[in-house]
Amino acid sequence: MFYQITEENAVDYIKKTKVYKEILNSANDLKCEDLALGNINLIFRIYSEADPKNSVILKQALTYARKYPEFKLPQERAYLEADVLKIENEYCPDAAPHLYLYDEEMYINLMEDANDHLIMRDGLMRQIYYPKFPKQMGVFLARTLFYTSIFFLPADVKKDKVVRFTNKPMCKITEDLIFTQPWMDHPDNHWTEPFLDPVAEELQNNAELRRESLKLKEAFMNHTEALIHGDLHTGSIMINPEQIKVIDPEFGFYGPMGFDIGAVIGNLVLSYASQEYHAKEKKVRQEYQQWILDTIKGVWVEFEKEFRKLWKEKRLKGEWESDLYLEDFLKKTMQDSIGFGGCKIVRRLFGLAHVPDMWEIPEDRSRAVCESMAYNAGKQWVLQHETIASIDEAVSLIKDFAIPHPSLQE
Ligand code: SR1
Ligand code: MG
Repeated sequence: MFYQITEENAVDYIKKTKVYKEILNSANDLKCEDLALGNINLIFRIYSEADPKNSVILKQALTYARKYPEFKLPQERAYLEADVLKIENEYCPDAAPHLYLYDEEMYINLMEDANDHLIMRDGLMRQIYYPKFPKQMGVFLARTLFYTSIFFLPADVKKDKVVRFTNKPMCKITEDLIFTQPWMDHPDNHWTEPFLDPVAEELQNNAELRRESLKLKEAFMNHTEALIHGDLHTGSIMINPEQIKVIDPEFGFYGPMGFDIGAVIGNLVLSYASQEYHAKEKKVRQEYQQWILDTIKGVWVEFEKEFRKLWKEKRLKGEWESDLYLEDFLKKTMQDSIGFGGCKIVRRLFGLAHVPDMWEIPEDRSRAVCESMAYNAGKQWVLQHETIASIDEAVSLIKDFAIPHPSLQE
């Protein structure tokens, strides 16, 4: 029978599962901490008081989004998340949490606790360098996307997976919150008033921007290229200098590959702009911002390298025999990534759900400066995505356009 997990009853719940013995070694001093993370689900850490690294994560799906109760959601999303985690682990062992148990009555996933890792967004806000990240993320993206695509799977297998991972309710959130609402006057939108009022006015009345964002919305809704994570922002990445763990694939579905790549690089742009506040010392800031730009390029370069390798070694032979086609596919995926990255930037500044990179800036004017920098750059990514010829060009646009709105320039 279903009941809601709380800090008080979580330990009793765990003790009734196989995870208690198999993973937690039947520890008799278990404690529970409500991590109160994320927008959608309940997330608890259960750990041994004497040995806190002896721990698991309990994630439970309720009938609504934790932070936005007006969003009603099916609890079966927990099952879908379990299935995506298994697939990610199959192709990228250790780059996603190991799943210990899915409880179908309780809509609970018990999984590995990445307790040596930080949420990447928090690391970025503290100017921590992650030199291995471009390779780790590029490989994760290339493998999860290639191995679930038509380039590897027989057509009938892929079509069955499209049906399994339709994920209509979670996709509807993305369609509304990323591709519809931020580009128009909508009651759920909000921004740093009054400083960003002229920017919001421009955003909501720019016909070209609306057109380009709708092209990307159409691609999101129609292009069933691969099983994508669907919400791969820097809050969905746990990281330390040696390893990434990609968490929270409850938005997973068959969509365009560029949506995941764009989520990563778009959120790096948000971090780039927010360093204007978070990195107080000029030299530290400039060096860290340059590292972020190098990382944006690096993620694409490593994705492309791994994808080419998989294409050469693992593609369905006889079905995809054209080097010219591969070049075109990669170019289109890069352009999609830039466009989706731009949409991700804009939605986190003007739509319903914002990001800590910005909301942790306490003073409104300083926050608006950073947000207008991110907007300016993201806007160019959306407007120019179809003509951008290289990742270097995309990075140059960030350098050139991530400047404050004229009304915020001193
Ligand atoms: C109502 S959920 C708001 C957002 O949280 C998740 O992280 C997704 O990005 C979603 O759009
Ligand atoms: Mg999430």
